[in-house]
Amino acid sequence: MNLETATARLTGPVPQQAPAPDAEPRLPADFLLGAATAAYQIEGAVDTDGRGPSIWDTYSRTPGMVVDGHTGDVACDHYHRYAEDVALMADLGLSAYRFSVSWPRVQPDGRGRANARGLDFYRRLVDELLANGIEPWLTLYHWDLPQPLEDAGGWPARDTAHRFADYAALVHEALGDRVRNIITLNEPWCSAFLGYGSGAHAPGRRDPVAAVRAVHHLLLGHGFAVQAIRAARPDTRVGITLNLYPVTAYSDSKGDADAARRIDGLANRLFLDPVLRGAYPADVLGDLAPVTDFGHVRDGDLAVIAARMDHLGVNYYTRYVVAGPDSDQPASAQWRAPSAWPGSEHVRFLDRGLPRTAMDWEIDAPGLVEVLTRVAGEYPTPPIYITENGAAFPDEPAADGQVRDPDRVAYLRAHLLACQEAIARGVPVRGYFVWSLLDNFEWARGYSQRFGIIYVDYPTQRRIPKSSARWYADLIRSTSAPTSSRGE
Ligand code: IFM
Repeated sequence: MNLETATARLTGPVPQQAPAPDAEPRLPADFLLGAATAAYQIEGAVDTDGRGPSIWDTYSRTPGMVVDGHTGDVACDHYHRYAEDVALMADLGLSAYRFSVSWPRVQPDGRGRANARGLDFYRRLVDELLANGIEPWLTLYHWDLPQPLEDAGGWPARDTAHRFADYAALVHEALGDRVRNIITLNEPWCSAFLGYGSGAHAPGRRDPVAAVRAVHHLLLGHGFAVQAIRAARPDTRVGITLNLYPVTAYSDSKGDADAARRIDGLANRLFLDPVLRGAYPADVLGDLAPVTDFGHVRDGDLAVIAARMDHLGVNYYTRYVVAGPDSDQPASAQWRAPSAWPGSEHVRFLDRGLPRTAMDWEIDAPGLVEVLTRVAGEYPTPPIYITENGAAFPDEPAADGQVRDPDRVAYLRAHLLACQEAIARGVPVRGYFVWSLLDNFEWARGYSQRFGIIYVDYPTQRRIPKSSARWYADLIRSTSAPTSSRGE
């Protein structure tokens, strides 16, 4: 895509929210319908079986970093309750489960030999999934860097990419005979820009140069890990998960169009271009020139980063509508997390007044169609899986003990209809993982946000499937039913 096309596509009227769809999604019978979680968010057991500390242990124990001082120390106690949780997944009929491996369980210091007891947990989990007919999708890195590696420089240091490849090889050696699909990184944008830029996530550094270096070393680690996994077993299917957003200019003024180009560059193209095209986008290098000259990129790195992938994971939650500093904005215009956008701190993120989730994210299902058609239209794209999509709402059990979450049902339905629409437009979308299976530790928001289709009563650890879980189970059943019984 040249810059003019990009700018033209990103300007124009802000799309309006589609009316709440009431149709049920109709997806291909072999469409994967699963649910996702991540290690630090659900496992607990942070000192068990030789696990070392991660940056999230340190960060969450630092006063003021996480809402109400919450930590992942116990979380959903999934480490001890995994069999019960797999039984719940089997009840729902999930065809796949996406989980992440905790690096500090496998390598407590982030380097060296594997801790067998840590790997054993994932062996037990994978065996339980397979015994229940659920396909394991394993993410290697969902933000829990071993603290000793952060102490040695963290992701801004090149060595961390090599350490990640070693860790990937250890996990794959232990589980590669049973796990066919591996995702290297979850949302490297968050690891780099929230972890090292705004400090809103662990390790809490606020250094734009470190953030941009982290982007590169995360992607390099991804490339090295793909190489290591392929060398060991060419039939393992491997990819990366990116959090992608449609970015729309508030108006077609030059300043707003430039704001959209910049945020699209940092949020989307800074990751898509190197991974799928083997080059950083020139305009983003220009935007970041006041921050860094990218002298940390070595010859040959981009070829490593662009290693062929078997799938691309897309996490989708909302759209960004942005404006430049001189835009004629409505009174409700808001600044949001400006420090997460190095070199583009002047950009404003606008509030359109649409319905929001408890995270304060505007609900915009048509944006998912836009993201998917954009990626498939502009990049050489492998099969795409929605590896996260979901919503937090303030769920509580009613007097009868049931948890009714009609807003989440509407959200999931609308986004699965968006998948259906993208497929109809020719995008190779092959599966969808709801975020999340369980209510869990929502990073800096602690336990204040409930994303699960299964409610977790933290004091008792009791699980209660919400009405969205029942709705999802029905959808899975009707999707995989023989076409004659689907009325086709
Ligand atoms: O909970 C997170 C997840 O860990 C990564 N993607 C976004 C989710 C909701 O914030």
